[in-house]
Amino acid sequence: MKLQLGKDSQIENSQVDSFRSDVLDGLKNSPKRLLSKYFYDKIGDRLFQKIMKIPEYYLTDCELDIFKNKTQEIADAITFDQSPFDIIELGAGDAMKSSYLLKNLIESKADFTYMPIDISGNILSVLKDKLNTELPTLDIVSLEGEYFDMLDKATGISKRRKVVLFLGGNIGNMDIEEAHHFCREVKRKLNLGDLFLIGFDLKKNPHTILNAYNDETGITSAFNLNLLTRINRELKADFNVENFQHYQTYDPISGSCRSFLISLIKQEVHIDHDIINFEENEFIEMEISQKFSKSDITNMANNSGFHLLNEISDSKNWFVDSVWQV
Ligand code: AVJ
Repeated sequence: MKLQLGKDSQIENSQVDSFRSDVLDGLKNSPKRLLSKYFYDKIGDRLFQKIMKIPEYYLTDCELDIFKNKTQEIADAITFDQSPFDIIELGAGDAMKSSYLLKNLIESKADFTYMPIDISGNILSVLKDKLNTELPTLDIVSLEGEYFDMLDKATGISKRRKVVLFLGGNIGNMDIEEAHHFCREVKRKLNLGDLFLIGFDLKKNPHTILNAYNDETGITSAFNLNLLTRINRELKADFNVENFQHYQTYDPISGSCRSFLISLIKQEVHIDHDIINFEENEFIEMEISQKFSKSDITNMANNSGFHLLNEISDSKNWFVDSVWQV
C-alpha cells in the first residue's frame, strides 16, 4: 500500500527542510549566523512572552500605550474613507496590541475581516481562542507561515481595501537593506490607497536600548540559546548550550542592536551527518534589532513607494507607529 501524505505533513516536511538548509548554510558561512525567525518554537514563544514582561524591555509597553491610549487616532487613520476593508497583520503573535484596535473598530461597526499571519501555529491558536471569547463577532481568517507566502495568500483572498499591520518593531529584525526590500515587496502586493502601518523602535539613550536586551535575569540569553536546543531536537544535533555564551551590543551610530552566541571553547558540533567546527571565542550572529530615527522612517516610506500619512507615538516618544499609504 502506498503511503499517502496529508497536505499538512507535506507542509511540515518542507518547513523542516528549509529550517535544516538555513541552519546549515548559516553555520557554514563566515561569520557564522542563524536566523532569529527560528527563535519562535513553543519554548521560544514562551520566552518571548517572558521578555515582554521584563521591566527593561520597554518596546511592548510603549506600543501598548499607543494602542490603548491612541486607539481612536489609529482607527481614524484606517477608516478615513468609510469603505469596507481587510486587516492583514504580519507576525500577529497573540494580538495583544491589535486587539484594542479590533475592539474599537467592532464597536464603531466597521465592516472588516481580520487576517492574522504568524510563523507560529501555536501562537495563532492562542490568538484565536482569545479573540473568539473577547470579540465573538470578529471575522477571523488566520494564516500560518512566512510573511510573504501568507501575504500573497491574504491578498489573493481579500477583494477589499487592505490595511497591513506590522507591529512590535519586528521590522527591526531585518538589516536596513532587507527592510527596504521588504517594504517594496509589501508595496508591490498592495493597490492604490491601501495602508501599511509599521511599528518602529526609535533611537534613544543607548543604555536604555542595551538594557532592554541584556537583562540580568538571563531570559534574553535563554531566548538565544533556545535556538541551539531547537536545532538539537529538530535536526538531530548535539550542541552543548553550556559551551555558548550570549553577548549583546548596541551601536548608537548605526542604530543596530545585535545578539551573538560566543563559543567558549574550541569544539565540534554534529548536525545529523554534518560537522560544524567552532574556534574558541568564535561567534554566531543571532539577531539584529534595528533602531530608527524619524528621518530613517520617512526615507524608508519614500524609497519603497509609500507616502507617510501619520505618525503616532507613545507618551515617552520611544516608539512610533507610522501609517503609510500607497
Ligand atoms: C519581537 C523582534 C520586536 O527585536 O525587540 C526581544 C525580539 N529579541 N528581545 C526585538 C527580541 C530579544 C523583538 N522583536
